[in-house]
Amino acid sequence: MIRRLAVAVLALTLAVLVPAAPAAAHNRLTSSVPAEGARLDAVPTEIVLEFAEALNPTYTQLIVTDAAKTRVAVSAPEVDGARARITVTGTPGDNVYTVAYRVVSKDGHPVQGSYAFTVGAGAPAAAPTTAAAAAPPATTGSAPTGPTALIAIAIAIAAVVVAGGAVAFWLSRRRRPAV
Ligand SMILES: [Cu+2]
Repeated sequence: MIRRLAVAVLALTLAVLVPAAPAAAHNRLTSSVPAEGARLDAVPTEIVLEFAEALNPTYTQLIVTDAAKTRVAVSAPEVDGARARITVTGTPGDNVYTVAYRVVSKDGHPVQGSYAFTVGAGAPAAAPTTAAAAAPPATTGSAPTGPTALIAIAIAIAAVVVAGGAVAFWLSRRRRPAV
């Protein structure tokens, strides 16, 4: 009985903790100009990203940052089918630039990622005293699992507590002499 209950609790915990696999293929970046890892002599005037699925202009976000995580001035994305284009409006110089995107798939699930390209000699040497403190935490490229994972863990803990209570109740009933 206890063993069966333990197996049931374990199964429930796993079911809650293991995130559901995506039902279908999600949107993804298929190509870009400049390409990932490209080395350019000058900052491009426009950046074009091509995706596997048509984009929803309302939910298409592109940002460009330099190695110090400073945003580069760009236009709002211009969406044409599966293609998104932004114009670089600022006049940044040599650096390593990261293009971060956030789009939605046809099923409504968000997809985000990023890639980098280098202009000229790359990132200028950072000032040693403030660079470490000023750098914000990197957030690009990771799946949005933070709050969801916490909620799942809380539910799993609650399930274990409830199951534990049931076992304790069952044991206390069992020890009591039969009436
Ligand atoms: Cu999905």
